[in-house]
Amino acid sequence: MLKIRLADNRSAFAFLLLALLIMMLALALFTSGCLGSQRDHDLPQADGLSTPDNEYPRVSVLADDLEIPWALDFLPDGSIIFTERPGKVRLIDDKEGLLPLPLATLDDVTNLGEGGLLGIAVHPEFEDNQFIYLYYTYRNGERLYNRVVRYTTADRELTGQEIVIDLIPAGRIHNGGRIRFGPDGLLYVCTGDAGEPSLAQDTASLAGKILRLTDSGSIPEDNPLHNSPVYSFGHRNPQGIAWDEHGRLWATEHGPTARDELNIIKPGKNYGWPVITGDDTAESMESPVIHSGWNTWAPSGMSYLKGSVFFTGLRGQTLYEAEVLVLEDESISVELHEHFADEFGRLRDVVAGPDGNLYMLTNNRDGRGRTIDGDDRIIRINTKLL
Ligand SMILES: [Ca+2]
Repeated sequence: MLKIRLADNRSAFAFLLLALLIMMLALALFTSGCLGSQRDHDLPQADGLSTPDNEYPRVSVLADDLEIPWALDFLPDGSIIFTERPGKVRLIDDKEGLLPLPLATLDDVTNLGEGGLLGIAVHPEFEDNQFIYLYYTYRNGERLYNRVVRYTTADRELTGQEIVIDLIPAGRIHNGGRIRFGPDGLLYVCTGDAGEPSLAQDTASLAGKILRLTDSGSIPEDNPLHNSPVYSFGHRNPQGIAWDEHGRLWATEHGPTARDELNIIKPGKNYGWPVITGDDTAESMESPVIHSGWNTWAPSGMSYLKGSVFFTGLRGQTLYEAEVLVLEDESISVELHEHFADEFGRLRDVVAGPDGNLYMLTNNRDGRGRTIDGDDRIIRINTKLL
């Protein structure tokens, strides 16, 4: 009996060991399968911003271990200035690389849901005035607002906050946040509907709009609506704007349940939210150039380069390239190409640098992604090898 029992125990032990081995093998296979789509563990590190011959690898990492970087812009000397959503403004010096200390930490930022320190823009005449513009969410009592402010840069610090525009409705979701200076030297500001769709159709509200302001925040005389900062309306949550070489303004917008949009923005026009989405049409409302159908791009930052508008996908985890086509009837269409699908995770912003390369931000630490070692990053794409 004892012998038999021993044999039973041994075979049971062997069986357990085998089962354990199979489970470990399955787990290893599953894990490598999951991570297999994110192949950026061993991306080459960039050795600086200014390689004279511009012979960068196809992709390289300029900065890592960042905390939800949201937007970046270039200073005239080629340095990169960028925001981290919890409230920091940081610099990648063209010679020293990423500075350990931020240029500023904004202590009144409310980093909640989709809100926080979002857009950044360098004044087009920065060399004369050292102005940096920021867009952020803050709390006043029970209410959340977004505002645009500007700072002066001095000795690697941002000083002297001035309000450019304030009391933009904010919420846990749909805060817009992208800011850019246009070729006309004016400041364009993307605002979301703050989770209240009807505000997008109300031209008296600053929510769900693209705004156009002078650099000090006053209303330009030639704005389409009299004495109003509103440039276009009927937007749900636009997060990317860029001008092409013909001066056309393009914008990305998060749609409801997919149907994400790429629009050409014209002054005073109504982009339909929440009345129309996708392929719907309506009198006096603009339909998008393309939309994502039942796929989700969750599009954010964008930039124009050599005949294409590039925009990032958060949920889509892809860099989209919309090649601009002018049709026979002179209407504009695009052909969509995809780059780096599922390689880096969620992508928040893409900016064409002065060297003609693209600079991209990941957003895997924003609470909606799967983080991997090194997140979040700023990635440089050598566009000659794209
Ligand atoms: Ca629309």
